[in-house]
Amino acid sequence: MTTITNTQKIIQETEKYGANNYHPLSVVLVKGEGVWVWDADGRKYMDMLAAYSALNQGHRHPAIIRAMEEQANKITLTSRAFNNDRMGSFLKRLCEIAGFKKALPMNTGAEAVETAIKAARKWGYMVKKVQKDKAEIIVLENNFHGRTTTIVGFSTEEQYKRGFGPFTPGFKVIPFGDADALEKAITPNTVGFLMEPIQGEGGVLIPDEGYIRKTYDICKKHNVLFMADEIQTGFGRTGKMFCCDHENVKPDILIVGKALGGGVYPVSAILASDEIMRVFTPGDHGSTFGGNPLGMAIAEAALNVLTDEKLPERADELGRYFVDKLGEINSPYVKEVRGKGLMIGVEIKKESGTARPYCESLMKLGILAKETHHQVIRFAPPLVITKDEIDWALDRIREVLTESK
Ligand code: IF1
Repeated sequence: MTTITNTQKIIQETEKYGANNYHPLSVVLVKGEGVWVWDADGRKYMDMLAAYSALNQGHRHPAIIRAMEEQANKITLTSRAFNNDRMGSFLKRLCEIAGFKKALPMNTGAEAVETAIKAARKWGYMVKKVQKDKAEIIVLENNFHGRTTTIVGFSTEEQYKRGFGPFTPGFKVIPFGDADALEKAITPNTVGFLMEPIQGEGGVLIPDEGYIRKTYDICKKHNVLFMADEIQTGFGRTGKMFCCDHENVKPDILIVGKALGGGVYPVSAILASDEIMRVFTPGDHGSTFGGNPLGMAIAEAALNVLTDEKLPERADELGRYFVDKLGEINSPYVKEVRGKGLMIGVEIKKESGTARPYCESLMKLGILAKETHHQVIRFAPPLVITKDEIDWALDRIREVLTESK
């Protein structure tokens, strides 16, 4: 008789009833705390993915859970047909932290990106005076901004689009990292440039220093809105509160999500100037759950954790240490180690196979990491990680990257 583990049982049930749109590692998580998670058979792992940076504050941060519990006992949802007492104070805190005048809350990242696209287009028609339905938005090769039909329409990853057309027109794709290409692509109808300051799904691709500033300046010169998708890079991940801060750029529209909800609840937003946000009038845009008091209470607590615990500074310091130590590993398989803050990619040489089996070996040693773009192992732990915990991880990563295959 073969015994079947809890893990196998749960995976079987999940696969039986779930759509087949994912291929997760074969681990079932049942509990999390800080940087640690436990599986259905009692094994403990370090979470080096942190839900793609949605868990910057760590699993179940006590201050965030407390805020959630307190709010859950008062009121959770009002809809935007009525006011609630949590949205204003959250928006104020978010605007203060990010240095903006206005914010508009949504739920998921893709919704916030859609909101930015709508804002830029309407700004184009109302302020820049682009002719009706002619607005163009410039995007980058290898982009990842979410999964809606409009967003996948301007993806350059064949699989994200295949079978989902027809797509929304009005997007132009240029190469990543080439500021001249932006200047060449701009026309009088260009209303916005949508970019990720580091491409996460693209394989943790970091543009040359100066790229953010240069493209921002080009946008200014041509009266084009610079829109930064910091859904993944924001809230301390790269060692500054926002990745654009590395080049002292304040985007015209800042798009945030993931860690804004403290790993507890989906909360996203766009931030912008008064002039841009003014294009929205009642009835133009909205969401049933966007701005709900439960989400707002959680997100305000999540923001407070980032500043109280100086998580951006922590990511900067520990990220440098982690990247240095990874670089010292003498591995026959590694092509490159790159990172900013605690957003780190280890690229595996093509001849050494894909990154997936390395992630599977890491899992056996108690580290959960996820490959991206076939060749890259991504290390992006919660920012509350300690130096000792990084050393613990390094011992295991070293083992996997140096063992003979
Ligand atoms: C999945 C990737 C990461 C994002 C940026 C918008 C969104 C995302 C820069 C949309 C979301 C997620 C989606 C998630 C996996 C993850 C991901 F591998 F797919 F690309 F992080 F690298 N902009 N990224 O990274 O936000 O609507 O999902 O809240 O499984 O699709 P969302």
